[in-house]
Amino acid sequence: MSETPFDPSQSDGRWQRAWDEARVFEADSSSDRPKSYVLEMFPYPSGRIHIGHVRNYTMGDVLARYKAMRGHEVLHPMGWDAFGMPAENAAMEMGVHPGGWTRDNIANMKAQLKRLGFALDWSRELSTCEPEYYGHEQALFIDMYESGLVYRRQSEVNWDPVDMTVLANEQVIDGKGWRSGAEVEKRKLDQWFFKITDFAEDLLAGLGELENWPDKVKLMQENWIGKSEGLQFGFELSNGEQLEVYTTRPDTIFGASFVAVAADHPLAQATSAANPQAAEFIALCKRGGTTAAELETAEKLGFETGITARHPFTGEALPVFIANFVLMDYGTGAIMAVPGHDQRDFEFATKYSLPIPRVVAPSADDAARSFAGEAEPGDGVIVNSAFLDGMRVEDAKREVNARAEAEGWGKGQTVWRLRDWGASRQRYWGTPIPFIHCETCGVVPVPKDQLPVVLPEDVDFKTPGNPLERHPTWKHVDCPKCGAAARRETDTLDTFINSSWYFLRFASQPEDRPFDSEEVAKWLPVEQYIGGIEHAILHLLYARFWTRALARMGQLEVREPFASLFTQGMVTHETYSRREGEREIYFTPDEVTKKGENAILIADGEPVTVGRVIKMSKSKKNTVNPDTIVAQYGADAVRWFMLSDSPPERDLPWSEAGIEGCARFVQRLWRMFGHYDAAAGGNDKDLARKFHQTIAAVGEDIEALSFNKAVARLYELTSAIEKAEPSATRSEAIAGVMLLVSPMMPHLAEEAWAQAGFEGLIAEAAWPQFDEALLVEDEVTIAVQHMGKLRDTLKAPKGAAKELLEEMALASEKVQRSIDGAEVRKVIVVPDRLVNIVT
Ligand code: OVQ
Repeated sequence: MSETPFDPSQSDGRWQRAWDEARVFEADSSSDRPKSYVLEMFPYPSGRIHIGHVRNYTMGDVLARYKAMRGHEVLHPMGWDAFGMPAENAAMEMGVHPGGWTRDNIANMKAQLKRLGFALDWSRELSTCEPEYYGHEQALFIDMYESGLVYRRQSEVNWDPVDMTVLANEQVIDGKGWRSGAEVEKRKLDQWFFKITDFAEDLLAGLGELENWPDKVKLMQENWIGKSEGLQFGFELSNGEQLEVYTTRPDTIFGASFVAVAADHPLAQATSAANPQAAEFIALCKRGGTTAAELETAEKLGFETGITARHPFTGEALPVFIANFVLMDYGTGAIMAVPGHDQRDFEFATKYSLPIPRVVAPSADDAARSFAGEAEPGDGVIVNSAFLDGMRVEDAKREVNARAEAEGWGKGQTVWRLRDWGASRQRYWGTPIPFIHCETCGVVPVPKDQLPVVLPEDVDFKTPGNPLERHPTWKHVDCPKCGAAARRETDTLDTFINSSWYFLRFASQPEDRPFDSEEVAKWLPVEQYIGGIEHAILHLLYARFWTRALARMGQLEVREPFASLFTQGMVTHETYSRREGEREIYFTPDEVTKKGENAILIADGEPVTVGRVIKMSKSKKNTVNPDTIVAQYGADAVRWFMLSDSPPERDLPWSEAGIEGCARFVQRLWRMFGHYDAAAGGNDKDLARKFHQTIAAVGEDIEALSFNKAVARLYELTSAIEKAEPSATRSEAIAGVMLLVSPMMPHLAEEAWAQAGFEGLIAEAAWPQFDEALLVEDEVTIAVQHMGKLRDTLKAPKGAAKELLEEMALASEKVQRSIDGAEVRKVIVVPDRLVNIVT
């Protein structure tokens, strides 16, 4: 029995090397075991692993290790989502090459992941910035082009006139370029698009089958796809023209108080040609952001054209505005505005003092009710609407559409919010788009035997703009068709394309093609995908789209890539700060000491303000560094902390006391493991029951990803073992705990397993079996009645004799009080259930 404490600094590395050498975590696709593909969202190699990664990857690791112990062949891979702006920003700010910066980060982060003991199949590691990966992506892109799923068209971009570069939406802050501070302009450029709208109906319908996805994620995707069934109709304008508008709420047509068109609507253009003020307003609209989110929050602005539109039912003349919140590419670029029942219309009407009629109310009696400062977009009864009054919203929609169609001025119409996916980026650090522009042949794909189109290494980031565009030779090539001098495409692909198929490449990595569909079929769909909620919409939708697109092209059989999805919560911590003039200066947890509720800055001994517990972030300095805590407490304590206390979908507050408690528990288990004695004899029935119940429950908890529950049960079992006398049962339970904690604390478990003299690695051992018979309680609850009325309940051994139950019932104080001295005439006993006393 070992008296020395468990020393992670010795043990962790030793077992990590042992797993590597034995290649324990390499997935064998030819195995005939049932297959499990466990995947966590692969990281951006942005510098160092942060605690959010640790939580994410610990959860996946526990599941992967557990599945392997249950006899599954597990694929649990890891790689790097390595392209994107951060590398290019580093290049511009620090003068390093994006490739060198990225590869250094990968080396560091890989070492960090290894120190946490994750059961990853590193033989399948991939990095999206290497030609071995992106070359295959180029081939798939060409396939999609040839299948009509990729096309080119003109589209607007944010143009920074000082840096002479296209900016991503996130790089436009308050209408200005994030680096130059210059007013951003809209420019039309030829860009590449994916025809994701072709799959809108299918992507929406598919959500219905994703039983093991969180409802909130499905709802977000549903809203993003945004199917709406509405009415398209024409207004007669005062200038004699017709204006086509689209509405999702024909039921509210009597509540329309104005009409609005997008800044680039032909009517707006015509107005601006004749009116310089209108032209000025349109220019102002173009400077603002164009994303739906930006339009939602931006101040609603309009310009009154002086034209009016005739209401199709009432004949009323409604003013027509040019408005910044109307989008040209949704519907017809023109709307009937119903301020009472649409929030954007409400804000606009409030600003320009337009009427806000109520046409939907909770009940018919509320027709005159006023609005509480915001629109009421919900369901209700139609009011103030002539022939629609008293109808429910859905019925009124049908009625208006029917009349419009019968009278010939409108038509029912389905409109989607989903737009085609703009895939081009005018940046260096991304997959080069494998096309060549030829003056005679047009757009020509690079022949597949010339792939990959590799990024040039010798680029400079000192001059603004796209380095591929400026490179002296890279873009000059001959046309593959006619041989004439031609120009290479200098746009690269959005990084979301890299993450739209990486899970396929993990499953199958032939050299000569992107993947082998039969190999992929062995692993896909991913059994459990785990990642942050920030990817609820785009990444998950794009991955679903790619999978469907490849299936349509005959390259895949699976249509939904991720059978189950889990979105984990954040790791949070309080902040420490001081106000200095206008600014709040933040300090790291290392820079302060806590005295009860108060905190003191170590450097000057003066107090700092302790702020709320919020998401860890670099800017608030409330992070903990995974390296530091792993070095201080060992990988197992950190892993255990990530799983304890909070349900995995909730926020997890980091605390010093919490991690210390975990480290103490590691040592407590270690001492208990030291009591394993193969020679001990004798049974302990109570402990056996507790042990077998725990095996069953912990297994269920891990499968349900309820790690905190599994942790709580393991604490309980540990206490029970500590209290038990030595016995064969106790030794069996101690060895059992080694197995049960091994997915969570793999290093400690290996060390104990070896010390106890067991053969082989615990990582390759089987999950303990439980005895079904021991799961059932051997105590039952007996209802005790007096004259048929319940007076007491008792615990009795299962199968107890009638006499014993009668005796116990009569001994009950409550029963005696009820009998109150009367003569007991009869006692009816139903074994294991009930005793009824008749007086
Ligand atoms: N490469 C993409 C990505 O998100 C994924 C692909 C599939 C599109 C962590 C913090 C942040 C935190 C930040 C300091 C302390 C999760 C803490 C992600 C994802 C995965 C990879 C982060 C959740 C948010 N978060 N929590 N704490 N700074 N790559 O490298 O960003 O959602 O599941 O692990 O994250 S990533």
